[in-house]
Amino acid sequence: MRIGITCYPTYGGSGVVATELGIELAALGHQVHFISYSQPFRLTGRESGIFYHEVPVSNYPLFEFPPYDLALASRMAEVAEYYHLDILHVHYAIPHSVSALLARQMLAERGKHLPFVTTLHGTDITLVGMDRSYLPITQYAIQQSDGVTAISAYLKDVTQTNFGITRPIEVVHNFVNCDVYKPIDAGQPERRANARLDLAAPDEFLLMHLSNFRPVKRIADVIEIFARVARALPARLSLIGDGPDRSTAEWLAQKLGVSDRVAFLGKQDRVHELLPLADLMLMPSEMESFGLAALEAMACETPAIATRVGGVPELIDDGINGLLFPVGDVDAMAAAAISILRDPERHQAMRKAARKTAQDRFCSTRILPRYVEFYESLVNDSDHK
Ligand code: GMT
Repeated sequence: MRIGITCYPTYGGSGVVATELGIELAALGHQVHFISYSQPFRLTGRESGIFYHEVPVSNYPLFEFPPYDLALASRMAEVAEYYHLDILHVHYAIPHSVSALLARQMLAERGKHLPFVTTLHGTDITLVGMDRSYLPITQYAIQQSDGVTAISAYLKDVTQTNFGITRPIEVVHNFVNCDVYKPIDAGQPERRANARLDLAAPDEFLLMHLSNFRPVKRIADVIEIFARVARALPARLSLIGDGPDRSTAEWLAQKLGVSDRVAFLGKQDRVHELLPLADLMLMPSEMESFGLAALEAMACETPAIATRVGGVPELIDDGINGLLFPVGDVDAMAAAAISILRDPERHQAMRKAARKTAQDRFCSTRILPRYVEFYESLVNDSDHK
């Protein structure tokens, strides 16, 4: 198939899922065309079977806000026509599904049907989509999509209940490539020990966090939890990513006297090399529709201490492959981290269970066929129209 993909190319879960999906689809022999304002950050531009089409957004003194969604719709229609796309898959409803709807209508005028799939990721529904100024048009574009998927059962329910969406929504969970996201070879413990030296001494525990540092991630809680752990145990914290709350986190680490134990690594595109080095992942978010960062860590045998919100319980089985707590309960999260780190047997069992969950339920080999079958059903459907 020839598949167009549109996503936010910047640091964030929906862009990661879209990019990894494109890479996996190309590896299966499909032709993938990314259409976005810049190249998605996990792409090198040299992957075979993957093409990138930039959306130029020209400005004009009259435009206080350059109309990206219109430029995107034009480019989608052009790419679909020139490269004979069979289907378009947009990640994050706002504004991508509206642009796809316009592109579909433009092409219909020329006798071509371009079905499009909208994948809902979370904040497009739970935060941004609930804003009155975006709600009616987002509702409309979701309803008009040829196919809709949500990354968790939780998100499907919220979309149907809060958005009053009546059309079917397919749940296709986030996925991870278990051959890339994996523990460092267990047969070579010294390799992990050596790789870890840049981040922590051999006798120190290493905690990790990965996000786009937005308020919903509660970065201050990450620092609060770590400060309590560091009072009880020799430990270090590595934070991967960047975003609006980074300076608050830096300030809090200073205030709590742990700044010399906290490393801000910034945006990293090879997170699969860092996650296996950690003993625990911290994800104390206010909301997560799924929690891709925790899944990526779990595939690397790094279990997560997380909050019981949104779709996280669809991934983390409390006490088995990770630990769940109420939002904001930093004391309980810190106590749990200390307790598990002091109990190597329990910690090891949780590490293994985390990897097993990723392998048995969320590997790309299991989830990819779901997307491909979904595309095929929609393309076949449109062939019969
Ligand atoms: O929260 C983010 O990292 C950004 C956001 C996005 O859409 O880019 O992530 C959402 O999509 C991820 C991938 O599907 C999910 O795993 C995250 O849980 C979800 N974030 C929230 O719901 C807050």
